[in-house]
Amino acid sequence: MTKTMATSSIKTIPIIAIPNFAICHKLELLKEEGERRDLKRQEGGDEEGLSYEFREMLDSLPKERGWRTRYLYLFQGFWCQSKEIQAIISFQKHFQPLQNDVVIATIPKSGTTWLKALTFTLLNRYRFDPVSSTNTDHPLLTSNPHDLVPFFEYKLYANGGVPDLSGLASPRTFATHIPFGSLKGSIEKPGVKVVYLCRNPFDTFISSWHYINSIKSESVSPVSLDEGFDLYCRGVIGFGPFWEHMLGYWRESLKRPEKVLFLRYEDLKEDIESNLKRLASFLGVPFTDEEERKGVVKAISDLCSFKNLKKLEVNKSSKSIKNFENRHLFRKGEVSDWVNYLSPSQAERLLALVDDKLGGTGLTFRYS
Ligand code: PAP
Repeated sequence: MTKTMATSSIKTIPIIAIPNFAICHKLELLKEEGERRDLKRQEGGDEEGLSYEFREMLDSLPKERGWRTRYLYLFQGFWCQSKEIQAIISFQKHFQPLQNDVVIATIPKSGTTWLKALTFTLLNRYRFDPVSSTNTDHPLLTSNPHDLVPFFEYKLYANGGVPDLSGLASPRTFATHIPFGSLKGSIEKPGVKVVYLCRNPFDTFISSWHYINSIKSESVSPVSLDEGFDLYCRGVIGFGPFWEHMLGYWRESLKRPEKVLFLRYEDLKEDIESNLKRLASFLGVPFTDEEERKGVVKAISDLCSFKNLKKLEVNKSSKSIKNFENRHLFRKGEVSDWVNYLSPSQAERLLALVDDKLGGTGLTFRYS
C-alpha cells in the first residue's frame, strides 16, 4: 500500500514540482530590479517614493519607534514598516492563488532561510539531485535561499509593484511574514498549503536584535538590548506582536491541519529528518522507501544545514533580501543563545508574558 502511494507520487513530481531555468532567470531579474530600488531607498530614506495619499494613510495609523527604520506603524493589527505596508496592500489586491501553491510563513528570525532551503530542495529533488556528490550545480550552492523562494512583501510586491508570475512552474513557492489574519483572504483556494515555522520567543528576540543592529543604516541609532526587549514585550516588532503572529497560524493549523503545517525550529534542530519527512508528506511529495534507502532525506538535511549554508561563498559575500548581506542570516543557529544575553528579570518578564498570552492555547516552547 505504502509502495503504491509512493510510486504514484514520484510520477507526479516531474510535472508539478520542477521549476525551469526561466523561473530562476525571472527571479534573478526581479532580484536585480529590487536591488536597484532598495539601494535608492537606502540612500533616500525608508519613506522615499511614497505617494501623497499613501503618506496620508500612514499618518492616520498609530506609530512607534522603529527598530531599523524611523517608525513602525500599526496596520491591520500588526506592526510594520511603511514600505512593507505598501507591498502588502499590493499583494492583497493583486495576488491570485493557484492550486498547489506553497506559502512559507514565519515571523522574522524564526528560521525562514532554513525552511526556504529545505522546501526548495525537497520540491525540486528530481531535477536537482541532493544525493550525488558530483552534483555541483545545485542552485542552493550558488544562490541564497531567499533568492530561490521569494517573499511577497520584500521582492514580488515590493514598492507596490505587480509582478508577472505567469512563468512560474507549479507548485509555486512563496514566503511571507504577513500574519495569518491578513494573509488568509489571498490564499483561500483548495490545494494552497501553508507551512509555518515557529521559534521560541526568547531566541527569536535575540536573533532579531542582532540582525537589526547588523543591517541598519548608520543614520538610524542602534537599538539597545534593553530598549529592544521592552519594544518586543510590548509587541512592537516587525509583524508582531509575536504572540498574535504565532497564535494565528497555530489555531489555523489545529482547525485545518491539511492546509497549515505548524513546525518548530527547536524540533527541526533536534530531529531534522523526521521533520523533513513530515514536511514532504504534508506537501504531497512523501519520500519513497527507495529514496530513504538511498539517503535522500539525510542528503537534503545536510545540504540545508546551518554549517553547510554558512560556509558557501554566496552566503558569505553576496547580498539578497533587500540588498542586505547574506552573512547576517547565518549567525549561530542554536537553541538557547538567549541565556547569554537576557538578565534573570528580563527572562522572568518574557516568561510571564508568554504564559499570559499563550497559556492554555496548547502552544508551548522549548527554550534549551
Ligand atoms: P529572516 O526572517 O530574516 O529570513 P531567519 O532565517 O528567519 O531570518 O532567521 C535567521 C536565524 O536562523 C538566525 O538565528 P541566530 O541569529 O539565532 O543565529 C540564523 O543563524 C538561523 N539559521 C539560518 N539558517 C539556518 C539553518 N540552516 N539551520 C539552523 N538555523 C539557521
